[in-house]
Amino acid sequence: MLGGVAGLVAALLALGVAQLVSGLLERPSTPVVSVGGAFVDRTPRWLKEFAIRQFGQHDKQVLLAGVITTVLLGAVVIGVLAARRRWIGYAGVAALGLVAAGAAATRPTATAVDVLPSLVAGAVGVAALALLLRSTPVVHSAGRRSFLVFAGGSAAAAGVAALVGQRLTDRLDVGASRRAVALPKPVSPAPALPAGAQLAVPGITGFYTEPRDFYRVDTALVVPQLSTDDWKLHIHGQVAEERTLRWDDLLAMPMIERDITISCVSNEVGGNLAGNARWLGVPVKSLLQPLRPKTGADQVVSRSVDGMTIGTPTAALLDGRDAMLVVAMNGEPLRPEHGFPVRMVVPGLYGYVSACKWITSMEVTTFAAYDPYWVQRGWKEQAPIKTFSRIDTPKPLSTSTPGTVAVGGVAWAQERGISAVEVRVDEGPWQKAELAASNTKDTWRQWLWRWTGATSGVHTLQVRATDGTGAVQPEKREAPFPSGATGWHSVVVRVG
Ligand SMILES: Nc1nc2c(c(=O)[nH]1)N[C@H]1C(S)=C(S)[C@@H](COP(=O)(O)O)O[C@H]1N2
Ligand SMILES: [Mo]
Repeated sequence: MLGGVAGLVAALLALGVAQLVSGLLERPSTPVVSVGGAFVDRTPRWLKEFAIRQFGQHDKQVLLAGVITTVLLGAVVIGVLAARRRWIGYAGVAALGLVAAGAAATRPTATAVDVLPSLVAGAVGVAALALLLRSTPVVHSAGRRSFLVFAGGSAAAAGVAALVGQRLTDRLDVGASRRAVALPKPVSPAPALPAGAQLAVPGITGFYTEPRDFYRVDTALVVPQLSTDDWKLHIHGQVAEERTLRWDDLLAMPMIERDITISCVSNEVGGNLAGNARWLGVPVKSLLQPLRPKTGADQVVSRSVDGMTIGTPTAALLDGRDAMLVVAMNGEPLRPEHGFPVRMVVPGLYGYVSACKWITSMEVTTFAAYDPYWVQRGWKEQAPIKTFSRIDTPKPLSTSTPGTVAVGGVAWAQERGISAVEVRVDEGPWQKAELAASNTKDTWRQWLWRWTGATSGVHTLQVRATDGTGAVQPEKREAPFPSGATGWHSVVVRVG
């Protein structure tokens, strides 16, 4: 029993001191974050999908809490065993420290110092366990008090170390850097929104996505903190000339502003892993073309400060679409979780092949030569966005009053545009929906269909869109893996 307490307290102290060391090093390489990151990279697809379904945007906190709980439970077991055989305890704690150090060393962004928090944690854990076990009252209860005092003191010290470490890490926060950004005026502003781009339908997705509602998808367990002063972009590989830009170089370049809807390949039929924003940035073409990419270099691999790799067809960056290195979203500098200070946005391509956040380098290469992160995990190397339509209102299983029911939602097919949306009730004839006004192919489009004569009962509504090439959204349901979901969205509603 007391062995378990000793193990737990030793682990708390080890984790607290590790937090302190990582704060002093100004590196986010605590044992918990390192092990969590290694876990994310190795998570099988079914588990990742399960976690996103169950925990949504909180999947990262759940994972970190899971790692901490596992370590603490392991430490209790080790402590109990150690009360019998000391060496099991020391070996167990040391092994935990080494596993964490191994995880830290193999992170894609690892530097030599990143193993230190875990190694120190292992050493502190072993020492604390030894001291605690030595004061464990084995024979008579006289030593009980001193053990409890010692254990309580250690736990308190662990808390203080963790708090101080956290404070030190907070210094890395890019809030000040972000507030200091003065956004330039675009040489090419976004065209004015046409009247009627936003339909007045309660419950429909707004044309622009509020920052707090904008979906977030990335593998980063802690949001990377990259200040404008530290930001650099190295463009290299199969180019006649390399170039490294700093923040001021980028800001001095002519910028464009465009409305573009971005979306995630993991979005399910009916899902909301998509958002629309007004982006400000430098056209990738104006940066890349002058460096003269070699012919045949068909892939550009972007790397981020957190080690993500994202491969984009070179053609999509040079073919005249509004591929851009973005610095602002909806009139404000990028939020840290959306890639501050610079990210890429390419209309028409899913995020995992285009939208690198916290971008620090672009390597001109070939698809044959390199598989980026998600391609290594089986996702398709080419991933244009598939035509998608969604019913936002009425909500599934909601009840509407008989008569006229407003059925509305959004549809998107970036780069091709949306030319029609149709709705049907209970597999009856398809009915043309009204489309919101639009002057770009790169955003979603709201639609509305007035369902007149809706009768009492349970009904199924279905939607399908036609893109700008005249292709009708396919009915066949396919899962997001390996290149995006297909199928018509349907909702079951009650009238009456
Ligand atoms: N550095 C980095 N960039 C990334 C990712 C990531 O995991 N790391 N995820 C990509 C994916 S899969 C998507 S869908 C978009 C999401 O962008 P958002 O979080 O701003 O909505 O970012 C892309 N850029
Ligand atoms: Mo994604």
